[in-house]
This record gives sequence, C-alpha cells and structure tokens, in this order.
Amino acid sequence: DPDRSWWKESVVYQIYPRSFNDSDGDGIGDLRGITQKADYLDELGIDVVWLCPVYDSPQEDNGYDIRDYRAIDPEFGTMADWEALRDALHDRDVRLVMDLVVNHTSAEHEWFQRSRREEAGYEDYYHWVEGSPDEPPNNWESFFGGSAWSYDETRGAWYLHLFHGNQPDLNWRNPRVRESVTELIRWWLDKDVDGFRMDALNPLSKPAGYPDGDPDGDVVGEEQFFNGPRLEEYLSEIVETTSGRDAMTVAEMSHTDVDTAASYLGDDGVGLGMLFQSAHMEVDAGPDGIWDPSGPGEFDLPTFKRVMDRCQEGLRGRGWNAVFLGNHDQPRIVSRFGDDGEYRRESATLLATFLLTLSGTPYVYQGDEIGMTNAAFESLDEIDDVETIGAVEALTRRDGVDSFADVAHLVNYWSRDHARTPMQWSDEAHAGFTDGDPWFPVNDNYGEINVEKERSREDSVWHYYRRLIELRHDTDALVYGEYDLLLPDHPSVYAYTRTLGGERLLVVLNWSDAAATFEPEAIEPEAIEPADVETLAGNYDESPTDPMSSAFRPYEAAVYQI
Ligand code: TEU
Repeated sequence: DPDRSWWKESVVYQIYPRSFNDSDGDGIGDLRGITQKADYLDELGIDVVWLCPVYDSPQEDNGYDIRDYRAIDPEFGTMADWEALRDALHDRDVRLVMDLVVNHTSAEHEWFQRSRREEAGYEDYYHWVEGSPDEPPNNWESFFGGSAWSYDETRGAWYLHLFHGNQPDLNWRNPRVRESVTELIRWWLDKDVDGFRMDALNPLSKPAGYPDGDPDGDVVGEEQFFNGPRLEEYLSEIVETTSGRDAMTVAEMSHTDVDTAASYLGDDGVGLGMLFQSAHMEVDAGPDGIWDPSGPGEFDLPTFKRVMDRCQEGLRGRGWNAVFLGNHDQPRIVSRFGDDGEYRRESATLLATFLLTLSGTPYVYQGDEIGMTNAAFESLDEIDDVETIGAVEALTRRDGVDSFADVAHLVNYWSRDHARTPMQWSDEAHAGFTDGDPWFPVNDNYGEINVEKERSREDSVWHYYRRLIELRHDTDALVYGEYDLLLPDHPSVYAYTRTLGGERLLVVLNWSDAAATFEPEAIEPEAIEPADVETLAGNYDESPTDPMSSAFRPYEAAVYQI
C-alpha cells in the first residue's frame, strides 16, 4: 500500500543532548551518554530518535546556532562518537533523525565571517542592507525580542536575524546558499541518517525590499516573512534532495494554517512528510502572545479541542500530522496541560494516551515518559534560555518592568528552561545525569520522579508509555484509522473514535480533577453494545468496562475497542 510508510507507523523520541546523559563528568550531556542509554530507548519501544543539534556551535542558543554543519561540537563528543550512536540505534532498529537548521547559521560560521568581509562569492549569503547605523532597515522584530536587524561594523551594513543577533538569517534568494544546503543534506544522508527535523522553515523566503510589518502584530513582520513568496520553491528543492532516500522529513512551521500546511505535504503538495504546527501551543497565551504581561491565559478544553481539530480533521486525506504536546521550546506537559501535584501520575498518563492515540506520528519529548515537571525559578540569574532573557529585556524596555517579581508569572509559565533541566535517571546526586556539576540544575523533585523508580513500578508513567507505544504498534486503527471528535463542547471530557474498515476504537479522557461521565448519545446512530466493548488500555487499575454508564475518575483515560 503506497500510503503506508515506516515513519507513519513510528513513535519518535526527541533528545535534547545537553540535558540527556553526561558520560564524562563535564556536566553537559553528550553523544556517548546517549549511546549508553540505547537499551533504555529500545526498552521504551520508540522507533526513531530525533536528535537536537550536536554540530559545532558557540552554543548561544544551545546548538541552534551552527558554526560548522559537518563537525560535532567537542562538548558533545566526536564524529566517531556520533557514528557509534547511529550504529547502536540502528542495531536496535531505531532510526536516527538529525535537526537541520538552515534558516540561519551562527555568526561564527565561516560563511558569515566571509560575507561580512565581502569575500568574493559570499557577499550575498545573508540579508545585508546598507543605511545609517541609527536606523534599522525596517520594523521587523526578532522572536527573541528587539529589532530583527543588527548593524555590523566590519561590513558597515545591517544584517537580518529573526532569532538572536548571533543567528544571522541565510539569504535563500542566493542560489549558492541553496546549493550549499543541498550539499550538506546529501552529506548527512550519505552518513546514513534516516531523515531530518527541519528547524524554522516557514520564514525562509523574505519578500524583496523587506517591507515593514504590521506594528500591532505579535511579532512585527511575521506576515511578511512567514510563508513568503518563494517558500514553495525552496521547500521543493529540499524535498527533491531528500527524495529517493527513504528519509523522514518533518518541518517546523509555526504560524502556518491548515490549508497552507496541506499545500506543503504529501504527493498532492510540495512533498514534505509532516510538519509541526503550533496553534495548540498558543491556546493558553495572553491576548498579545505568550509574553503578554497580562498572560498567561486560561487553558480551556473546548478551545483546545477546536484547535487540535483543525489539524486532526483538517488534514484528513490531505497530509500526515506530526503530533506533539511538548518539546525543548515548551513548558513541561504535565505542568501545563495536566496537574503536576496530586494527579501527576494520572494526568501524565492521560496525556500519554492522548499523544499516542491521535491521528499522526507521535513525538515524545525526553522526560515526559516519566512525568517530569516544570522547575520553579526565583530570579533571572537562574535562567539560561535566550528567548526568555530577550523577552524579559523587551518587557523591561517597553512595559517598564523593573523587577523579577513583575515577570515571575510569565517566566515560570513559559521559560523554555523548564524542558531543559537534566533528565532524571535515579535518586543519586544530580539525578544520575552527571558525576560533575550539571550545566543547569536538576529539578528538586528528582528523588520522587526518576527513571529507576518509574521502571520499578508496574503502575508508573513509564510503563504506561511503554504499553501504549506497544499498543500503537499492534493496532493499525491507531495509526491509519480516521479520527472523529465526539462531544466538542464538553468542558472536561475529550473523546474521539478512530475507525479503520470494520475496526473502531473509542478514546475517553476525563481532562479534569473531578469525576465526569461520557454521554452515549454522542456516538449515535451506532450505539455501543456494552457486551462488545473491550478495554485496550487505561490509566487506573480497572477501567470502567461500560464507558457509557460509568463515571470516569480524575484524569482517567481509557481506550476501547467497540
Ligand atoms: O524554534 C523556532 C521557533 O519558532 C521558536 O521561536 C519557538 O516558536 C519558540 O521558541 C517557542 O517559545 C526553533 C528551535 O526549536 C528553537 O529551539 C530555536 O531557538 C529556534 O528555532 C532558532 O533556531
């Protein structure tokens, strides 16, 4: 069947190498540390590892600022260590997907160094605009706060950086830039990688003349540089380079609506395999985006369902989904969407049920399989994340913030550092992450929440993830079945069916800390016969055997065959 492919049937596990496992005691997670955990990954049952950037980098954005695409950062090890990791994964039938960051490079990349000196052939590798050093070329803002332009004294011109000032944007209009990217994609494919997660692809194409953006936009300029005039052409070139290599492609494309997303996906579109949309990452944002001082907003389940549905229903027959709830840029999922106190185990397993039974390839972020939670930050000195630091600086300039207390609610809700605290392996010092001083402090709760403890208890979050991953592998309807939402307006029950041929599954999630019932009318006209219901999974000891006439307990989740 041409519609089947290995990456649709896979569960992906995302590794943030800096915080995963340190093998040499320097306090920074590394490639050998990951290889030491290859059996761990295999036992969890995942199929693909997406490795966040491990390339040579000054690490100002933890590797998303690449200095050399063909070298491994010494902090993470050597190319031989990378090859050993790849082989250890492949030996266990786990595939390896690399992060491809080609919207920008580090300012220390040789291309930028040559470009700022206007060396022949490199003049137009980046977006340069001449003009007075007092006045940036337009009003575009960086995602990390402040103007998206910095003035370079060496060249005497402005350069564009949609992210940090040390992350200049590549000029994709220049065919030599695109050839360079093609070459590096081929180079990694020849090293036997199984695909790419492609960072920040939607802003690749900047409109000629760099027109001003709407000054009231969340990020000023976004309507100009997102999904820009030549984006399809650039994406096609990337797809062309990866095609015929059995590679998985997943593009990160925040701010892309479902119709635009569909146009980039599959054989009817440009041909990307999947893409990460981010609308559901903003349901709890303030009115003016995530760093709006009045935020964060309330998490409202019916709104969340509507937003999820835009992709779940909206891509039906038009493209394959990439399903995620958290990653290295987001708060911890149990703290954000569940309850990291009394119902931590129940809500973490409810979220696992949701993630692993939706339509699309699920992405599990490291630590979520043991229900890791947000940290608590008490001052800006505890923050490492460039986005948080930039956002607080912008708030200080604009909104007159003058103490941490004024922004503590935002930082403690949104900081990307929550997801970057070291992985909690055991109750030993620094959670068994390192023998040295960790680059970022381990969450205080590691004695309570750690892999060793989770694995020793059958009713743990970890074992639940393992079982649900197995269930997904064994159940075609969970992969290829059609998704249909039930009860769109129910304030606390999230329920849906997955149907493939004659097989039908029902997923019921009580997304609250109070008991709730699932109303059977919802599934008419085909009423469910209690006698035919089989429970496939549940996060309480015994799930209700008749989903229609039972109360679901706090954060109870169950999967039925009906
Ligand atoms: O993120 C791109 C991106 O869109 C982010 O601005 C994201 O929306 C934000 O961090 C959410 O709070 C990617 C990487 O995932 C991120 O880690 C990098 O910092 C960024 O690109 C620059 O490479």
